[in-house]
Amino acid sequence: MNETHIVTIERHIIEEERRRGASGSFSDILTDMAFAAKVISRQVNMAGLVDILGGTGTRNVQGEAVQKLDVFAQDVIYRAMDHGGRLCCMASEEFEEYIPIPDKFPAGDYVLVFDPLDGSSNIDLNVSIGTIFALYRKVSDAERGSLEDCLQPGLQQLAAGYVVYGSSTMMVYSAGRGVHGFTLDPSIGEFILSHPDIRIPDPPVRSYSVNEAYFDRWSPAMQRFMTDLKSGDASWSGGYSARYIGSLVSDFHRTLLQGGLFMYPADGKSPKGKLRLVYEANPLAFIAEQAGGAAIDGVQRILERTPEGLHERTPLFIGSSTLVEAVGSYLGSEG
Ligand code: P6P
Repeated sequence: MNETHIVTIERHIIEEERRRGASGSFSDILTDMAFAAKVISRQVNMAGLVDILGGTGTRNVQGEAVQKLDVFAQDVIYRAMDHGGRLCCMASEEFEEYIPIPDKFPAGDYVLVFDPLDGSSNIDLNVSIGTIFALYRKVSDAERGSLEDCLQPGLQQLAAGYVVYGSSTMMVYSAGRGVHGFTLDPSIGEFILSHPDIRIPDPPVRSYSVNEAYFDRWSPAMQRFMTDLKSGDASWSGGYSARYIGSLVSDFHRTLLQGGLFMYPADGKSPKGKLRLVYEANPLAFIAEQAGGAAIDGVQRILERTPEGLHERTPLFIGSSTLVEAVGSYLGSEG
């Protein structure tokens, strides 16, 4: 590669800022997230070597066993963000309440919501895991933010992104002008632009992603959709292979690059679905739409939902528009 063609994520963020005429604060937050991702990546890749595997014996607000890497990732992101004077508050999967910027640091006008390490139950199995984040502008008058600032509709997101810690570490983000992917070169410690202007293929590579073990718990309409998806009777059906990693960021990343449909439906055990609206579904829906795809909860556009709680769960159907529309035509009829 010609050296002059190397575009680091920092350079890309600054160039995006100039195109948008945005304030430096916005760019600095994205740059700080890239730094946090590098630190987390190093620890994730060493997890098998350092005594950091296994749970800490504690449980998070979801009642899930907390893995030590979860705690580490939360701490790295928090410490990267708490002192810069750009955020008024944060919200994380790992904290029941929203997190105001401490009084000892200046507060800013932006809000960061994030899942520090999604799929952490896969850590000990060496399955790819990820970080998910999104950025909003503060809407309340509170200097150090409020719950209201963290419960905005996904349409208000200024930027969103994720990091997938896989065979390589990639950071994918959008600031409202397309989706761009960067691969970490650990030898120089830089995220290098590797996937400019990502578009979700439509028609997709024919794969769908869902945990079919729950088929019997799904609604009749969802069961009909799955049967028809595999039948081949409609233009969008037939000839599919199933791909399910069980790690949201990895399953979404494949769907973003190859097209297809990722689904986590509501079911008898999780009547509102399992995935979280604020810091999982909304950021990925923002990215999917920026890449020409779509994301619904089965009835409505994910980004139009107004969250009622920080840890609110939602069904999620996300990927190639043709397939999202198809599943919506079955589930929307449920009323
Ligand atoms: P299931 C991981 O625990 C996670 O939260 C997501 O990363 C993933 O998409 C989902 O749960 C997998 O859930 O019920 O299929 O094991």
